[in-house]
Amino acid sequence: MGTFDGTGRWISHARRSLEETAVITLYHHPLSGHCHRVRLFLSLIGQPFQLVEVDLLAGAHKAPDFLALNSFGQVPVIDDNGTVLADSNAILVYLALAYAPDGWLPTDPQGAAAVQRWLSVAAGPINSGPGAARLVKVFGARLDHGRAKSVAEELFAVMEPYLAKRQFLVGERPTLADIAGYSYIARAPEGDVSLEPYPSIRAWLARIEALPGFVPMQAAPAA
Ligand SMILES: N[C@@H](CCC(=O)N[C@@H](CS)C(=O)NCC(=O)O)C(=O)O
Repeated sequence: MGTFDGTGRWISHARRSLEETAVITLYHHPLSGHCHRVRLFLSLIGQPFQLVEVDLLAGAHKAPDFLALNSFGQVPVIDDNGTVLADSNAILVYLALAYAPDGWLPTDPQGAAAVQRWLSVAAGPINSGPGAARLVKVFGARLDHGRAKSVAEELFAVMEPYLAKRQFLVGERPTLADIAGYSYIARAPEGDVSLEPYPSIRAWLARIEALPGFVPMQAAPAA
């Protein structure tokens, strides 16, 4: 038994029911901020997903079966019914375009560029600042903690007055810019980067935490 789909493709009833129930698989690690930003967005938009934990400490991300999903050997990766994608910000863009209601990724030239600017900040100073400082303190990464901390503080010195005048990073509603920025900034204290001097950044974090569907990032075990 079966039926034709909208493109004229024949789909058996068994296959159709599989497609309707298929959920996105997110390969992740619970202490990764890159993974949390994807998990957070899936949760905020109410898209069903299942988690597969990749044991980074055991090197599972460098094993052949994982490298077949992402040759860079990094989490996060998603598998959306055969569409396999790596890189947290690329995944956010995909999910916004494929599943999210309007607004998370503006389509007007200025709005799209403004969000992209913050995705670049997330891949740049957010990663090399609070992200790297936390890598040192939580995972013992052999990186320069002093350098990471000063990158974080320079970044926060820019973001604090910026956020004093706004609710969210781009426009008056949350966008992918906020999702990409949230996780490593929220967990900056785990890298010994205090958020105390930055009330506007803390208020912005709280606004994201108040969104329906918000899920926190797992706290790192105490050192
Ligand atoms: N540009 C990537 C970076 C992802 C990344 O750095 N993932 C880390 C975990 S937070 C990882 O898998 N590290 C293992 C490695 O690089 O070997 C993204 O945005 O997803």
